Amino acid sequence: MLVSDVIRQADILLEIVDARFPDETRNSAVEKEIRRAGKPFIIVLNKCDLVSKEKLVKARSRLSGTAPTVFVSGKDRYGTTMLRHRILEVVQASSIRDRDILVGCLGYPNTGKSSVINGVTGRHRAGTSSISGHTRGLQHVNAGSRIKFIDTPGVIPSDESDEIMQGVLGVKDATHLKDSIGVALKIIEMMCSENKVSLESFYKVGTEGQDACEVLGLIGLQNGFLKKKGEVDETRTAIRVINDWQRGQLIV
Ligand SMILES: Nc1nc2c(ncn2[C@@H]2O[C@H](COP(=O)(O)OP(=O)(O)OP(=O)(O)O)[C@@H](O)[C@H]2O)c(=O)[nH]1
Ligand SMILES: [Mg+2]
Repeated sequence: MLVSDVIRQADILLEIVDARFPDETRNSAVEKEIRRAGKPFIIVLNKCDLVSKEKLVKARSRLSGTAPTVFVSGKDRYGTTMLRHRILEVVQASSIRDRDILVGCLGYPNTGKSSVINGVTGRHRAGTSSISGHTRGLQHVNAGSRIKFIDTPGVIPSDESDEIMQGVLGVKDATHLKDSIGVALKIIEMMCSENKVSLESFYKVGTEGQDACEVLGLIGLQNGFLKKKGEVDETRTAIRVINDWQRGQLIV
């Protein structure tokens, strides 16, 4: 898929980012290309059900200098009616009379491009999966009321090679990560600093005065993930933490 083809075809572009990591999942090269083509775009902060309202409002005010920003949850359809209105408003639908409005959806892998499309259409028309790389090729999806989406495979910025971030952002699932323990420690560190109550209640462990390695050990113990000699199986515990994180069980 050529991003430039989608930009050329579309009347308006949606850049779908992960609301937990708006900066990390934006793609400045893609935004530049959209601007160069003179096309309007909206930044969609998806997965907003996994982030506190306070953080969302902060992210929106930071990003709104770049483009109109909306937050949605494709999964539970929050904000999708508003998104439909914003699309029609930004593209000035009245100036396109004789055909459907083509809306290109671009974004990092696994940010929920297909889920946002399904949220707006109200039907499961675009295939989704917790394993990134699900959408292949370009897919046109009719959303009614003159809107037609172009679903696309995710694009990773060319300079993104950090495996830990790829794990955190769900680009690679636990079975494809070389350093699953490193990724799990990063998730635990983030949770301990951003929302330790959610981590503590989900795993039923205390984190006070513990570092990330110790917390990983406590989670392993709590789940009975032990090796033959009785020590905690850290790899198995790490894979559990990564799966829970990537499946949206932990809220930051
Ligand atoms: N909690 C939550 N999970 C979501 C939301 N949107 C998508 N997901 C989950 O995120 C994962 C990826 O969703 P997709 O819609 O397939 O993402 P995508 O960007 O189309 O992925 P690729 O096509 O692989 O690039 C799936 O497990 C979805 O259930 C959301 O708003 N909230
Ligand atoms: Mg997809």
